[in-house]
Parts: sequence; C-alpha cells; structure tokens
Amino acid sequence: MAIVTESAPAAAPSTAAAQPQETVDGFKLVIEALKLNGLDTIYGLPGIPITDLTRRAQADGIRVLSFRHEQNAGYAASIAGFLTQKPGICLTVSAPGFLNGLNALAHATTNCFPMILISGSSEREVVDLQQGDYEEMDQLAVAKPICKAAFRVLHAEDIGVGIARAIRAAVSGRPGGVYLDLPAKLFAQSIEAEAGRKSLIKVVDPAPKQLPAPDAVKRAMDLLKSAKKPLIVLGKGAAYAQADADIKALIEKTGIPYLPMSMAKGLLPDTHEQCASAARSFVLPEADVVMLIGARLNWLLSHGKGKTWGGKSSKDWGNQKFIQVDISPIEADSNVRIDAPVVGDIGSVVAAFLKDIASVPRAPADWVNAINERKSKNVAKMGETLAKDPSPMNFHSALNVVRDIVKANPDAMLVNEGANALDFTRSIVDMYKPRKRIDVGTWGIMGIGMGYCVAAAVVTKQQVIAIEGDSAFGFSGMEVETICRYDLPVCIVVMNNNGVYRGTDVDPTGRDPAPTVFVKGARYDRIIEAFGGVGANATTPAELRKAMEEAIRSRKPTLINAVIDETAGTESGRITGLNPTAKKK
Ligand SMILES: Cc1ncc(C[n+]2csc(CCOP(=O)(O)OP(=O)(O)O)c2C)c(N)n1
Ligand SMILES: [Mg+2]
Repeated sequence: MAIVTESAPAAAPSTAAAQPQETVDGFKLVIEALKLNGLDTIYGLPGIPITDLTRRAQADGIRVLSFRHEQNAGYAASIAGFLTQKPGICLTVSAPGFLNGLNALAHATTNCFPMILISGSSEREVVDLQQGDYEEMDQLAVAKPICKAAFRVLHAEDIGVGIARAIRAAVSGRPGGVYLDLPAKLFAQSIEAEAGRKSLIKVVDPAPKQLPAPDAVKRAMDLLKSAKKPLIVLGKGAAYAQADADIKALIEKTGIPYLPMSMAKGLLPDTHEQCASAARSFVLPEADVVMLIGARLNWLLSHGKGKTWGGKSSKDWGNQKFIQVDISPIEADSNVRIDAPVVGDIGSVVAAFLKDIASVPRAPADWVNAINERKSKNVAKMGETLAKDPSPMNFHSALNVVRDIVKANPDAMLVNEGANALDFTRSIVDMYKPRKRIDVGTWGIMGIGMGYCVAAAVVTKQQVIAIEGDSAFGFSGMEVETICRYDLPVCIVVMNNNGVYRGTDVDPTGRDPAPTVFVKGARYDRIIEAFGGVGANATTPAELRKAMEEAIRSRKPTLINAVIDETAGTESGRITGLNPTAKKK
C-alpha cells in the first residue's frame, strides 16, 4: 500500500530525540481503504465536510463523478453496483445531502444492488445533545431502517474496519445498500503512518459462494422432471449473478420456455425461440411447474397468485408448483407455497442443476407448440401496430425506431423510465445481451434516468440510450450538464407527450393546468444545448432515426425531443389496475 505520508511535529517536542513523525490522516485512510478494495469510482457531490475527500480522491487516481443532486449520484452508485458486483460508492455531505442520497440507498436495498452511501456528518457530541450544529442530524439512526446495514467510524484507526464491514454487508448474501457515517472530525485525525497502514483491510472473498444443499437440488430437479408444462422465470438476480453461460445452457438443454423480468431481458436474446414474453398471459396461468431464478413473487409477478396465475380471485392460488432459486432463505413462501426452495448463489445453484440436466426430459412438444402459436399471433399483431405511421407519432411508431437502433447496436446500454414510455419500451424493444437494460426496478421509481446514464457510460464505456418519459426525465434532467461535462456517449430520447401518462387533462375549474399536464410543446432538446450537447427535435420516425443514428455515430451527448401524440398513453401505463380512482359522479 502506498500511503503518501506527511511530516508533522512530534507530539512532545521537548527532547532532543524528537523526530518528525510520519502520519496519515482520515481523508487518506478512507481513500486508501477504498483503493485497496478495488473501489475506484465515487459518485458524489462535494461540500462540508467531504470536499477535500473528493479532491484528494481524484488526485490519488479515484474517478470522482460530481453530480448536481445527490439522488442522481446515488442512483448512479446503485446501478454501478448491479453492473459490477462491487458496491457502488455514493458520497454526500451531511443532513440535506445525506437525505438526498437516501432514496437511492433504499432503492439499492429494495433492488438488491450493492451500494455504500458514505456521508459526512456533524459532531457527535453536539448532535447528540441537540445543540444545533451545522447540518445537525442523527444520520445513522435515520439510515438504519432503510438499508441492509449502517456503521459509523469515530477513530481513524477504525476506518479500515468500517469500510471492510460496509463492503461485506453490501455484497455478501443478498446484496443491498449500506450506510457509512463519517463525522467531520474523523477526516482531520492523524495517526502514525505505520499504524494506519496496518489498520486497513483488503477484504478476502467479500461475497462468498453459497452452495445449495444436495437434497434441495434433488427435490427441485425431481419436480422439474415431473412437469408437463414447465416454465422458467428469470429475474434481475439472475442477471446480477453473471452466470450467463450456465443459465443459457440450463434453458437450452431442457428446451423449457422462459420469461425474463424487465432487467433480465437479454440474458438470452429476446428473439430466442424459447422466449415466452409474447405469450406471458398464456404461460403464467397454464404452467404446472415454475422455476424462479433470482425473481421474487412480488407485485411484478402478481404475488404468484390471482387471475394472472389462473386463480379464481385475487387471493386464490393457481395450480402451479414453484421451484425458487434465491440466495435468501426467507424469500420462499413469502407469497405462496414454494414446493422446492433452493437456497444458494445463483451461479452455484445453476451449476448444480446442470450436473443432472441430462436426466430432465425436454419440455413437451404440445406445451411448446401451444406457446409458439400464441407468440406468433401476438408478434404478428404487434408487427401491424408497429408498421403504422400515424401523425403525430405515437409510442409504437417511435419505439419501432428505437427497436431497430438497439438491434443494430446490441452492446449499447438501454436506460428506461416513465409509465407508457417504460411499458411500451419494455415490450417493443428487444434486448440481445445480458445486463444491457436498466430501469425503474422493483419500486417503479421515476428519477433513475440520468444517474443511470452516467454510471452505465462510465462502467461499461458503451453507448448509452435513454428512453425517458417527459415526466420521468424531469426528475434528473439537470444531470444533462453532468453528461456534457464528462462528455459521455449518452443519447437521451424524451418521449414528450406533454405530461404524466397523457397531456390531455384539464382543470375542471379552469384555473390551473391539470396536475398531470406540463407546458405543451416543450423543447427538451434545448436544455442540453445550454451545455454544449447536441439537441434535436423529432416529429416523425424518420427524424428520430436520423438523430439517433447521428448520436451513436458521433458518441456526443445528445437529447432528442420526440414529439408524441398527447392522447396516446394510458393512465399509469400497464398498471392501471393498481390505481385507485375516485368515484365518478
Ligand atoms: C419518485 C416517483 N414519483 C412519482 C411516481 C409516480 N409516477 C409513475 S409514472 C410517472 C410519470 C409518468 O409520466 P412520463 O414519465 O411522462 O411517462 P408517460 O406515461 O407519459 O410516457 C409518475 C409521476 C413514481 N413512480 N416515482
Ligand atoms: Mg409523458
């Protein structure tokens, strides 16, 4: 470890033997602890007490991406964690900056992304007596309920341990968000350089493999062998695991149809013959054995019950038997009975399945044929809709262009948020490679957009394409400056339908714009021009195609305002059913 040391006068300069002592301060120890563990990027926003931490981290070779709002830095860190299996680091100032970062910390925890939110904080003795310190807040207490673990370091000697604990907590088992509280005084503490050196920890095996129990594997394989209508559901946990080749082998060797959840799209190409996405509403209620790999039976899968799964009412279970592969032993039975839980890391579990794969009969032909029939009907129907060229553009005609562009650029990262802009993109735009699609995740949050764009570009170095609802874009829009500042190859397409879901609502009293409606005909493209990026206004698919192709050719930060028919969307996109509507008079 190369700790650059500073000379400081020894504590007691009275004797003749006093030598200048090599010391190291808290700033340096934090930086060295991160570097020692391969954490080479910080997403943050400077200010008291961490300004010098950002400067010195940059000087010491850590990449420091400085944002305009901590929430976006936090989302960037969270998705960096998903993409790299290393905790994404978000760095903020105390109280308000910390609070701005919390949304992303909670998001990381909910989505099982490894992330560490490091926030500076005010002085313990003042905070704890509530004496009104600058940005006073008991941040540790506030963070605790929404993250996987939270730690505070008070002594420079403990920085190494603090960061090691944060790393282990973030990436081991089910990954999640971790909070690390670093009070202002810690940074200026100096300790002897040699003691500092010794105190740092290079974490050994931070995310240990968790091998499944052989009897659990056998139970699952026996159930799978008995299936007449098997189905595999791939969740974003399967994408996170980076066990791509084994997952592909499991699916292809068994011939079992599979359904990718949103961020698992591309684990196998969406155009794969076994992909059942286009027959989702047929396969879920019909399947008799469902293997969930890194997918939870939460609201995104209708909790594994109700009409979606062939139940008679919303609480009624279907006739499926479930195999659930998950690293968390308490995930099973969370919503319905899990007949064969297999606890372990997805890579190890799928590898164990593969050992016995030859004895699994191929998915029965009548099941596969029935699915293919539905698929071709739905694909043909979608083809007709996509071929239309209405004026103004609608989501379909615009996304038909995006679909082509992504097909031609399968390595590009696709960021996606909005309601209709999200749901239509997910179903229309095929993905071809793993971990290329990153979106609103488990909560369906707006605001991940520009933070994800920055992290995706920085981590993967690939072209990034962001398909953004106009409302969704607004949550992080100021970060187009960040994208321009770092000159990142990001092409943002704002699907501008003048509002949230649609642009057609009116205030019945005639006083104000309706709550769901924005300035009509807004030119989002002009925002990026203020920072030297390329803006384009697209009113036709041809204009959109040209602008996107040019963005990808030039790799310049680009924002395309895609003018979408304001009547085209539906309330809440695909999840209208979750929206309680006031009784109409
Ligand atoms: C943080 C957060 N706030 C509010 C919402 C509620 N919400 C869901 S989608 C959406 C915006 C939808 O509008 P837009 O992004 O323009 O997509 P469109 O349907 O118009 O394509 C909002 C505000 C949310 N999901 N997350
Ligand atoms: Mg909109």
